[in-house]
Amino acid sequence: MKAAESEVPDVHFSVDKQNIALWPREPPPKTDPSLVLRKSLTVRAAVIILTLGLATTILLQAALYPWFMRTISEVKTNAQLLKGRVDNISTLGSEIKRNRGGMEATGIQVQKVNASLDHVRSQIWKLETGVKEANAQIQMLTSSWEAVNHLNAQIPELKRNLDKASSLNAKVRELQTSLENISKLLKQQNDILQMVSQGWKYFKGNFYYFSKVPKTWYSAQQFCVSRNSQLTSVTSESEQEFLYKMAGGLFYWIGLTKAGSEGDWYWVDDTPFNKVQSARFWIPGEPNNAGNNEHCANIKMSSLQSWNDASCDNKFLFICKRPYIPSEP
Ligand SMILES: [Ca+2]
Repeated sequence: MKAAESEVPDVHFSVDKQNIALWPREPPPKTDPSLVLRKSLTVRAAVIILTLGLATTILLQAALYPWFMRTISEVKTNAQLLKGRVDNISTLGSEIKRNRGGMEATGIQVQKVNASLDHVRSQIWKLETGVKEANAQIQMLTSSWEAVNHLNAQIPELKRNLDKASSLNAKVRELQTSLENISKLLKQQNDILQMVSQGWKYFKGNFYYFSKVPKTWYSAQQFCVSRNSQLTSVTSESEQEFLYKMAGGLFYWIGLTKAGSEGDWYWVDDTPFNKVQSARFWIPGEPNNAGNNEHCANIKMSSLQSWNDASCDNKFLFICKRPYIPSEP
């Protein structure tokens, strides 16, 4: 019966939430020996595979260990190299820092140099300006120099003209002197003409007045003084000749008298009396001081020997004499 029962399948169902499932109800499946065997084989196979894998891993590790160690060594070396490089880099960094300080100092120096360059530029600009001004000055000097050369070329001609001018100047001076002399002569002639028009005669630098009215010797002298003159003196043969010829044989007092009855003859106009030179002008036998009263001299004869001593109280014509003094122009 149990077997029949087992041959009728029971149907079971279950509700899970809204799902409905059908399944046959049977007791839990008994373990199949073949299945156990299969499981055991599977485990063995897995162990083998694991063992193989482990061995493979060990082998691989053994095989890779040297390479790995080598790699580590290389890595170490590289790390040391890197460390060295890092050290170098830090050294470089400090150097860079130092250099940066140097760069800053250099920057300051560069700024100073730039400032100096600006100064130098301004100096150069000033120098250029100065050079331009100097060029302008040089051009002016050059043109001036050309003008000077031009003048230099004219110097010989100027010299000749100057020589001509100086010779002309000398001639002008001569002419001026001549003109002055002529002017003096004209003035002199004018003075003489004026005196002549007043009755005076001119002879060798003196004016002579031959009176028309007889006077005593003293009165005659007073008259002459009143006309800025003196009774005439006689100092040369030509003057003596001029006087006796003008007298024309008439008696004329001259300015010769004695200092007292026993005194020496003297000229009343203070001309020194030369007794020896005058001796030739006396009439022979004169002066005889007749009656011891003849102390004045007169022209008596129309000849070189014409003088006579006579009494001063006699009234004779008389001759006044005035030196010609050119008046100021
Ligand atoms: Ca006499």
